[in-house]
Amino acid sequence: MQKWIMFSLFIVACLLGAGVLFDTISERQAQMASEAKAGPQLKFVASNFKFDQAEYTVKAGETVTVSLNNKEGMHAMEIVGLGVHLDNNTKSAEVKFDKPGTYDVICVLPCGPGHAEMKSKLIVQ
Ligand SMILES: [Cu+2]
Repeated sequence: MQKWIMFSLFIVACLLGAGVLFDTISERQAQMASEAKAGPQLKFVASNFKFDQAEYTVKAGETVTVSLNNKEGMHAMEIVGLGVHLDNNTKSAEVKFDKPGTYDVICVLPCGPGHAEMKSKLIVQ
């Protein structure tokens, strides 16, 4: 009798394990699919007290997923003149860049002694 109970428990544990495994796999597949589907990306990585690139470029007319990653410190960014504002609450946005030009990218959250110099450029070609 006890053996039978042990066997049942073992089967239940196996099923649970398999269920969790398949869940994880399908989640990962969904994530990969959405990443593959996503169009051009524009990623800003912020640290104390700079953005990871002095210049970023995008193509005019494209809809781009713009994202901000605060690798170090707390920063918020704005693409001046385009009304694009990202921070820890809104980490990404879909933006269509229509007008070619060079735009200033600035940190708009007082983040420390280097805040005023925390600038970059976005070139829409
Ligand atoms: Cu700042």
